[in-house]
Amino acid sequence: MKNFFDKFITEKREKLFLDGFVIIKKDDFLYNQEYNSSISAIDKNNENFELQAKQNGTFTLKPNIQQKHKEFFLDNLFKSNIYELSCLIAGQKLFLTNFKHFLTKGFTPQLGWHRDTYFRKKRFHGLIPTAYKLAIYASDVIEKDGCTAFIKGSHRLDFNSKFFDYYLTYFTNRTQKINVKKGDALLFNVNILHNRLKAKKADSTRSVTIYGFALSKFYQQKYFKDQNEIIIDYFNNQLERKITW
Ligand SMILES: O=C(O)CCC(=O)C(=O)O
Ligand SMILES: [Fe+2]
Repeated sequence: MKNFFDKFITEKREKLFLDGFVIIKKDDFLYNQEYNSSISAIDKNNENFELQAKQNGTFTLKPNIQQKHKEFFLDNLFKSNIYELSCLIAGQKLFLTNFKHFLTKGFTPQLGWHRDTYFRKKRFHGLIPTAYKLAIYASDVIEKDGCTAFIKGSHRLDFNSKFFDYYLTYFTNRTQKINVKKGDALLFNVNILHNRLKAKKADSTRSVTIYGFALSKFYQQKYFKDQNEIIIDYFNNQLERKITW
């Protein structure tokens, strides 16, 4: 297991601090062939998916299918070591709040530039302190597939202003489009300005699982809705067993 002060971890931690995101290549954690073939089987069956209400044109697992496969999706975090790596890079323990497996096929509009955590009209939205998300890609994703994009460093440049953010996304040269290979992971600070770009081709495909993490256990309670409590409980149980620090 890697150590908190390993060069690899320290460099990624510094990058996460400065840029707001890091790519963790599949070769840097434990590639799980079984996981990849199971994901492909899940993705092949259209019956498993429903339209995602908040993200125009994307599909996500139906709640009962997500429940059915929850062990599979959560075990992989520990089996592949990506959870522990993410914690070492973030510099602290991370607590799962939810996860979603997304499938996008064909032409899909962009999601739009946003921060997940923001302050508007005297109200906070999202989690404070700012949380992290971990995306694990189950397909190669390049720009035409509707890749994730960031305004590098924008998590540290936030004046709680819609206009500032708007101009930043239009006039910046710090946009970074994230091209990944199947199996790669992406850890990001959710205060960063980010987007899922437009998928431009009829043969575009993108399969990704996005895990949300809070910085403390307290916030998990906010996500105890519907069946999500079962998912959080399972994660917490595994966490106790698999992580000894
Ligand atoms: O799907 C993506 O690339 C980004 C989605 C997003 O905005 C999020 O998970 O917060
Ligand atoms: Fe987001």
